[in-house]
Amino acid sequence: MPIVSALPYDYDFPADGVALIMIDMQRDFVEPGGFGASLGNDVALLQKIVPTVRRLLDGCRRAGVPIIHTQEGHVPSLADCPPSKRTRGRCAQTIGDSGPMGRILVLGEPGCDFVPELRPLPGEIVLPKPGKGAFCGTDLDGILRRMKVTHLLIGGVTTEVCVQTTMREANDRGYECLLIEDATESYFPEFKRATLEMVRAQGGIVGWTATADNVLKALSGIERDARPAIHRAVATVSKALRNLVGNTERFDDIAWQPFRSGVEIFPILDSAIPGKYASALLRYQPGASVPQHVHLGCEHIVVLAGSQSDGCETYKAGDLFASPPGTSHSISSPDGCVVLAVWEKLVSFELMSAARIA
Ligand code: TIU
Repeated sequence: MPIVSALPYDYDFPADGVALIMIDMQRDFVEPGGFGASLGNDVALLQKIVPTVRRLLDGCRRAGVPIIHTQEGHVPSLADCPPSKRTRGRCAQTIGDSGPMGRILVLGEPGCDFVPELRPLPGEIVLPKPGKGAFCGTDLDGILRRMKVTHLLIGGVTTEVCVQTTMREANDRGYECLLIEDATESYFPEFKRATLEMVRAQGGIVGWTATADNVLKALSGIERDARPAIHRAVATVSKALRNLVGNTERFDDIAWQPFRSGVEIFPILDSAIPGKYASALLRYQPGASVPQHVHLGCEHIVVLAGSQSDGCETYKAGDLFASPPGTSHSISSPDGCVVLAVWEKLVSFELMSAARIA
């Protein structure tokens, strides 16, 4: 097992059971004009960890450690923002108000996005969260359990607010947590120092702390397929399917029905709700698209002909495109396609506060 030189004593983790959770490295906390600044804080303090966080992200990518990027933010209606969260701080501008980086802490606004150097790569998990702790109002526990993750490396901002809250939530759920000392920062150096001490006091009552260098040293010993398990499984199935698929004309004989603009459907299995399906073939005309939506359950798409894209990756004939619950994406098909779609639960075009795969 890889071992990290840590406090209060060495931290070891199974190479297949560890994930990195990077908390809220968003412009709203790190750049002037955002939420952190509106609360009267000096955001320059947080900027200094960006290079270390980047080194850590890159080290995890090389070692194939799954990465979850959390993102504190709210739906545009603020329906997921408790009124208390808006009134707290008593500042001139608060959550939902318009600032130089768009509406403060509202998902989809420039300020709510990640700092450019730390943007998630395709395949990494982005987890919007309405609270300070990443387990509150999200499926994080389910995501980690499905990924068989038992050990969490944690960084991000701010140490004593979202990072510590998340670490305590994780610790109470049985995860073995290590806080990366120089990949986390606070607007209050004294609070950071105290948080690190709180975590490792009493024999590691909340977990461990270690430097990024020590974590990276342990990660450098890991050699495995640098893709999360779900990607490895998907690639295996896609390879096997590739010979079975053909071009869109092969599907001309099917009794297509109108579905959405530019998209037709051939229902296979009905769901419990009239007009909604558990599985279907879908045919996208060239240039058709489906706007941003959230999957409340798993979605499996097998591209049978043509290609479609979620904005990050393009899925071609023979590709399996598997999305876990909470995935939020929009789909377009510049050249048209036919896909087999299987949905575990209904698709929501309203609910946006959920995890998505970057
Ligand atoms: N205000 C503050 O220090 N932090 C937050 O509100 N959010 C996070 O810590 N991410």
